[in-house]
Amino acid sequence: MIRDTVRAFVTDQILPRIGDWFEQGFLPKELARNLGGLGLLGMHLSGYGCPGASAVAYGLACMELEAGDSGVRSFASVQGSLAMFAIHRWGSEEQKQQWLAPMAAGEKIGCFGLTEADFGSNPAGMRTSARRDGGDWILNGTKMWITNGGIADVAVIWAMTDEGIRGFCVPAQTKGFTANDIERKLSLRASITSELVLHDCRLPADAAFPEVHGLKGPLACLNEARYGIIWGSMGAARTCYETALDYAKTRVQFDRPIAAFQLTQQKLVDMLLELGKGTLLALHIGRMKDGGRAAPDHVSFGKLNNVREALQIAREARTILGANGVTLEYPVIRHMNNLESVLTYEGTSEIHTLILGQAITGKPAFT
Ligand code: TGC
Ligand code: FAD
Repeated sequence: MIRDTVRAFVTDQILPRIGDWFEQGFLPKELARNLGGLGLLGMHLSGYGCPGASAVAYGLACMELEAGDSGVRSFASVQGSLAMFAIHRWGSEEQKQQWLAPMAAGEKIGCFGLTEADFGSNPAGMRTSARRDGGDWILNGTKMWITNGGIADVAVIWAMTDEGIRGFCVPAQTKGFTANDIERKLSLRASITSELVLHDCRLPADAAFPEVHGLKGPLACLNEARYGIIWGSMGAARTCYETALDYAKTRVQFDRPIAAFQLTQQKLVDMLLELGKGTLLALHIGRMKDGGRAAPDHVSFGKLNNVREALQIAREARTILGANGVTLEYPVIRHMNNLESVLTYEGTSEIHTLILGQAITGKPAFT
């Protein structure tokens, strides 16, 4: 039922407009309330106005959203799995009371600032700092590539303190906080990506997440968003596969539909195999997560495999569409370009390879 509901929403509300939004580099802020109304923001969290759905249900929703566009799934991922999850997992009771219900409803938007221009794969080196000043905190630094940054009401900011990395809830109206949107992206165009500048931002003592210190704070949140991508990438791949299959059945060359050529069938069958395997993998990891058995390494396994295969499916689909494959009249090149970002964010394919390499050999090879 959840899958069908989200699929109908995407068909009615997203697909008729997404080509234009992608071309214009735009995502309407009002989408937040629509997604919130459907219970898709913080869907797998419990209490504080969140639906408490299973991991599999949440995954299915991500798959359907990303079958529309990776930017739409990204919006829901950042809101629910990064910003809301961070507050839900690490926040004080007051922070949860203040932010979670309005964020679940889409009335307030959140973003998650971990990456910096010089510290992407290696966030441990971050320069953004938080120092105590009497009872307050003073934050300085610049975060880069932050999804939803320019439309956020609250930013979850990870900053270096004397006690290691800590997380902070930074309301967007805080003096010294500015967001500058990044223009000229050729991927994830229907998604707001911003630079966040923190210049002597003064925050009360209770802006900090009370307990968590160190990189495990943000990395625990990444597990959640990476999990959604395992499913979401298969949604994008499914749209590419279905588009290519439909096109191949009707496009005639040499007096035959191109679907009748063995080389085209080979491509379609290879796409179908990886789509089926990736979807089953997502379901398997989802069931492990629901059973409390999914470790971060399992999530890396799924993210690495499914995004890599989704991108390959998109590229193959693009070839089947020939010249039509390079226009926004069809969804394939939009998904293909989006998946380049999905391959990079939430841990690049190389980082997930190294995480798995360490898991099987016991030897870290990051440095
Ligand atoms: P390392 O020494 O391995 O670990 C530091 C501490 O963190 C713990 N830990 C984890 N905890 C929970 N979940 C995980 N997946 C964890 N991985 C590690 C670890 O146990 C340790 O805890 P403790 O208590 O001993 O302190 O850390 P490292 O500095 O060697 O880094 C490891 C590495 C490279 C894997 C990590 O830095 C990494 O994953 N880098 C990639 C960065 C990344 O993915 N950034 C994503 C930014 S957000 C984003 O892209 C949003 S995109 C928008 C959208 O989703 O749509
Ligand atoms: P780098 O870390 O500089 O990597 C460049 C290349 O070097 C990659 O191929 C990488 O795999 C490789 N490399 C790096 N280290 C190693 C190594 N040890 N061994 C082998 N190869 C290595 N971040 C947020 O915090 N919040 C967000 O909301 C957010 N949204 C994003 C939205 C978009 C559209 C994009 C594109 C990015 C977003 N990011 C966000 C940032 C994203 O997480 C980073 O881009 C990503 O972690 C990679 O960092 P980097 O771009 O600095 O690349």
